[in-house]
Amino acid sequence: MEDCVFCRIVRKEIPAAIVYEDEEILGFKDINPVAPIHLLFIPKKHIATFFDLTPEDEALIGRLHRAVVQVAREMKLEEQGFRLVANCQRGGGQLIFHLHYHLIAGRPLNWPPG
Ligand code: DGP
Repeated sequence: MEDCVFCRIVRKEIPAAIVYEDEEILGFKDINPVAPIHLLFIPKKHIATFFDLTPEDEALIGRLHRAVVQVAREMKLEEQGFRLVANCQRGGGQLIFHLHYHLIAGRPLNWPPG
């Protein structure tokens, strides 16, 4: 998708602080962190929202979760833990319409979220 901000990050047209990359998945620091650790994990393939997932994407989403866990381990988050959230559609707080998960950690995380 030409104008998608996250597709542009995938194509390295916009700089990002990348923490994980493989052929299918990219992890990078959120530009507007809400916690000391705030990362975004995306499939490189443009998928706008959860509603656009197809059965062919099942393995991709599984691998994305494994990438999250790998980075969480590397960042020594096993004990303190983290929050993994995905906003879906405007009503769910989604601003960028390229599927992404927020990994948030490094401060007390209250529940329910605001
Ligand atoms: P959401 O509301 O779930 O769609 O979250 C979008 C997040 O994307 C938000 O926390 C800020 C982040 N973001 C937006 N533009 C950029 C960018 O150009 N670079 C980076 N690193 N993050 C961005």
